[in-house]
Amino acid sequence: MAYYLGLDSSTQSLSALAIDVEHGTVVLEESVNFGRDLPHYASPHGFLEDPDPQIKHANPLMWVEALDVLLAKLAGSGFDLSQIAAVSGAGQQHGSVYLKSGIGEVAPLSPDKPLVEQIAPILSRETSPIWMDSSTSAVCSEIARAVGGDAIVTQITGSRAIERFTGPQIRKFYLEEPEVYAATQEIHLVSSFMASLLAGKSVPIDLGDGAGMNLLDLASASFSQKMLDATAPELRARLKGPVPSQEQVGVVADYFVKKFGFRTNVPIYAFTGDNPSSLIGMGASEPGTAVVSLGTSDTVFAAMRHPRTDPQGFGHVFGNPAGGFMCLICFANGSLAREKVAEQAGYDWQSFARAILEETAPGNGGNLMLPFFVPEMTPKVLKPEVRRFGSPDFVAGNDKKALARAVVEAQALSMQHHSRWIGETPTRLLVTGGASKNRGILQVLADVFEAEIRTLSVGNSSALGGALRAAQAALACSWAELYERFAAPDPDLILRPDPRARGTYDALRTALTRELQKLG
Ligand code: XUL
Repeated sequence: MAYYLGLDSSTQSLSALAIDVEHGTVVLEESVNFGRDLPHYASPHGFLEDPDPQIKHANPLMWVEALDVLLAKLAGSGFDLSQIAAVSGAGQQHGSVYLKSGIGEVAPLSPDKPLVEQIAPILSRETSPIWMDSSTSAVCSEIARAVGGDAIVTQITGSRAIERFTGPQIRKFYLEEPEVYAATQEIHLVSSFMASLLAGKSVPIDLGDGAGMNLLDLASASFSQKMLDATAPELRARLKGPVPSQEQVGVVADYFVKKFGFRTNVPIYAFTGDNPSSLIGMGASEPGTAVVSLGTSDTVFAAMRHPRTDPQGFGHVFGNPAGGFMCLICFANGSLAREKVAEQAGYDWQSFARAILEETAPGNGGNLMLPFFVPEMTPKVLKPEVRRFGSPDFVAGNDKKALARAVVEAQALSMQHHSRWIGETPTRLLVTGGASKNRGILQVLADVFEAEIRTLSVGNSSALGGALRAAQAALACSWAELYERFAAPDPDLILRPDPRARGTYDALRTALTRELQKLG
C-alpha cells in the first residue's frame, strides 16, 4: 500500500490526513487540539493570553509537542506509518519561528528524547507572533515609507505592508530586541518550521506561503532586496528559500522512522500556507471557482486568471501551489465572532442554524451588526468593537435570534464587499472549514452572493491539500485526476439562493458599506 500524508498546523490544532490514491479514499483523519490536548501551554484558542488585544503570540514548542503527540496517537491507533509514501503539509500563514541554529545542525534529532527537549535549546525567541497579531501598524508605515509608499510595496509583494505579515513582525522584533535578533540564525514560517521538524533539518520556505511575508518579489519569485533592506539588517542570510511549492525539501528524519515506524527515505515536499493548501484541497487551483473558508479566520480565495492587486489594500496575492497566483482576503472575526454570539445567546450550533433558517428572514428586519469581537484586518479595526443598528431590542442585545443572523449576514456582506477587486462575480462558491456544515450559514452565503453553494465531504481541506500535493509530486499525476477522486462536492449539501431573498440585501448592503467606509 502507498498512502500520502498531509499535515496541517493551524491556529487551534495540528491535523493529519492520509489518502489512498488507488482507491480514492481518505484512510486516516486525526488531530491534536492545542487547548484540549496540550493544556499546559495555556493557549485554549491556540495563542497566549496578553493584556494587549493587538498582541497574539504562541509558544512554538506547543506545535513541536503536538507533532510528537499526533504521531504517537496515529502509531498507537494501529495505523501503520510505514505505508506512507510521501508527505507534505501546511501551516497557519505569516507566523514566524526564530532559531539560534538550524534544526539538527548541532546534533541530529535523537529518538531517545522528546522533540520539545531538543528544540527548546535552539529557539532564540520564546514566542512566535501569529497571523492574529495586529501590533505592527507603526512598523508597517515605516516599511512603506522606506520603499516609496504602499503602492510600491503592493507592486513588489502583492500586498501593502500588513500588520500580521512576517516582514513587519520581523522588523518590530529587530527594533525591540536587537540582541536577540542578532543571535537569531534562522527565521521560519510555521509551514517551513513544521517541515523542518519532520525532515530533522532546516528546510526552505515555499513560494505559496512566502508571498505572505511582504518580502517576496512576486515577479521574480525571489526575496526582494529592497523589502529586505527596509525590514531588518542581514535578513536574507536568515531566510531559507524560496522554493517552488512542489519541490522535495528532504526525507522523513530518522527520529520518526525509529520512533513511529515510518519507512526510510520518505520524501517530504515543501509545506505551504494553509490557504494555498486549501486551494488544492478544494480542487480549486484552476481559475473560475471562488472558495470561502470558514475557520478561526474566514477567508475568500481563488486562483487568479490575471495577476491584479487590491487598490484598497485589504486583499493579497499568494503563490498558487499548482503554479501561478491566488488572491485572498482574510477576516479575523470568523468563527471567534460566531462562537461569541452563540455563547452570548446560549445557542448550540443547531439552534444557531435554526434561528437563521426558521426564526428570522433574509435582511433580518433591517438589523445590522458590525461584529469586530477581536481586532480586524478587513477592514482595519485595531480595537475590538461590536456595534448594533436596528430595533431597540436588537440594539440592546436582547433579540437572540436576530443576533445569530446578524453576525453571519454582516460577515457574508463584508466578504462580498471586500472581494469586489477580484473582478469576478462568482455564480458558484465552494465552502470549507468547521462552519461549512451549518446550513444556516450556508444559506446566508447563497442569498447574499446570489450563488450556488457547494461543500466537500472532507472537512479539513488544508490537510487534504497537503496529502494531494504529496501524491501529485510523488506520482507526477494530473491535478484533475486527483480532484475527481478527492474533491468531489458533497451531493447532500448543495444550497441555492432563495428567490424570495432577491433584493432584500440591497438596503443592508448599502448600510454596511457606509459603516465599513467610516472605518477605513
Ligand atoms: C491569511 C491568514 C489566515 C491564516 C489562518 O492571510 O492570515 O487565514 O492563514 O491560519
